[in-house]
Amino acid sequence: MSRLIVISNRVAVPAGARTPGGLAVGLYDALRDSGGTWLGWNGEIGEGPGDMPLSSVTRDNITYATFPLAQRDYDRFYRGFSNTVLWPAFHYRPDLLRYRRADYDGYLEVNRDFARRLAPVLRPDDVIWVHDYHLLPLGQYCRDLGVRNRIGFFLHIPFPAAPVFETIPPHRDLARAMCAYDVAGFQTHADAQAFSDYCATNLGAVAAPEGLRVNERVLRVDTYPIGIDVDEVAAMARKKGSRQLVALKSELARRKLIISVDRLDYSKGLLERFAAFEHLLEIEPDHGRDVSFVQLAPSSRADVQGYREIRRELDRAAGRINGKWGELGWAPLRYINRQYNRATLMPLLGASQVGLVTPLRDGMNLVAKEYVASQPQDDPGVLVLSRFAGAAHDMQDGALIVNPYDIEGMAHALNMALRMPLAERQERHQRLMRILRERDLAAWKNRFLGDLRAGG
Ligand code: GDG
Repeated sequence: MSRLIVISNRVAVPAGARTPGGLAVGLYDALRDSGGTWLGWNGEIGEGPGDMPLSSVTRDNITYATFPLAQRDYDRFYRGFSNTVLWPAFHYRPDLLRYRRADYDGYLEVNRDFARRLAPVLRPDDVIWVHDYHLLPLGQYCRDLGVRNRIGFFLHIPFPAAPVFETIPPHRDLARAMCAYDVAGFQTHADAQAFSDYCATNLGAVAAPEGLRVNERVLRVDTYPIGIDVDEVAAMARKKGSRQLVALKSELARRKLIISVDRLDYSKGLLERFAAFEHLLEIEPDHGRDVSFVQLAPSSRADVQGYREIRRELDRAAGRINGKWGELGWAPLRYINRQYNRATLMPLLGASQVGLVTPLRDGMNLVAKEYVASQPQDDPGVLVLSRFAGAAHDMQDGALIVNPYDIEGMAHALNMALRMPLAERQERHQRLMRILRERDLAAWKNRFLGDLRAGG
């Protein structure tokens, strides 16, 4: 089998006996099967200007080739264009977009640098898989250096409708560069369609039997919904004895738990969710006292503008809710910014009666899938899921689908979830588990790589 090269902005080199979780597992399996290299940033900021040194370690047939970013590149490429232009625009928040020409130049330079590091180590039959919005033009830079290998791209976040994509000043150059890939994969049909529509209107792309024809090239545009390793999550969730859970035990015996887990991000709809929980307490004051809401929100990108504000607003909202509704023996909302390891997280999901996943926009949302996989079959909880998460396309058949802009509607769905009879919960859970197994992490990886390799 041809060698696989995975390229993503961040590379997490497995440390000691610790195994990676989530998405990293799927990529790790793919790399181990065919042998290969994972190239990207090591998360550190290097000293001084100039080329940053590449370091390589090989474990289990996989070479991790990583390098630091110079401060200037971190500011322009990562903090700047990636996270203050692409992330907000792709999540339908052009109001938060801050475009600076210098940031875009930095973004292009870092992408060129990735290509420059990659090209010399390639063998002719290597297959290259590029991940996410930090690296949209990487394929084009590889082609400019004469790389003829098959190159695929997967976008983990949504691709916005054309009028929103067009708020990014260099939108046309970005989309044109994306057409240098052989396969462009998206989480949902709506994302793939938005990209194809933009290319048809702005780049003169036409539909061909094998994909989208743009000038001389044909690009396969398709949908590859990312999944999880269902058995891994279920097994982790069953392991009891985590110290954190023991601390919650008496609470769990008396109250139902609503759980939410998100990186602290404005796209995740946390403020609206807090408001919905408060509305539930207003309309059901007695029933409300039987419930506790745990929101885990490990902080992320704290140095990117827009994140400080959302954090301040959430602190204020959480304090107000507990101040107004709390009692000596009961804090209705536990809002926690710490990171927990997966061995704690999965049993906590498993012990919660409602999984509340209500982003304003999300490429997929793996927590929604992890929540379902963590549930005990004999007494499963209920997933309340935003229609704007990519996961809603897969899971509408068993989850309670809500509009996160409808606070009363979300409170109503929470109430329904908390009161849902066992038989209905079991039936919904079975339907969801079937889908999770059908579209799991291995299926995602195998389908994408199958399509990428097939055209070679
Ligand atoms: C992007 C897209 C798409 C969360 N807190 C902790 C922790 N987590 C884990 C969860 C889950 C993962 O992180 C988060 O994944 P999501 O899918 O929810 O969200 P993003 O990070 O925004 O990911 C998203 C995804 O890419 C994959 O394509 O679904 O739409 O935005 O696995 O369990 N893990 C640990 N400690 C925590 O405190 N260990």
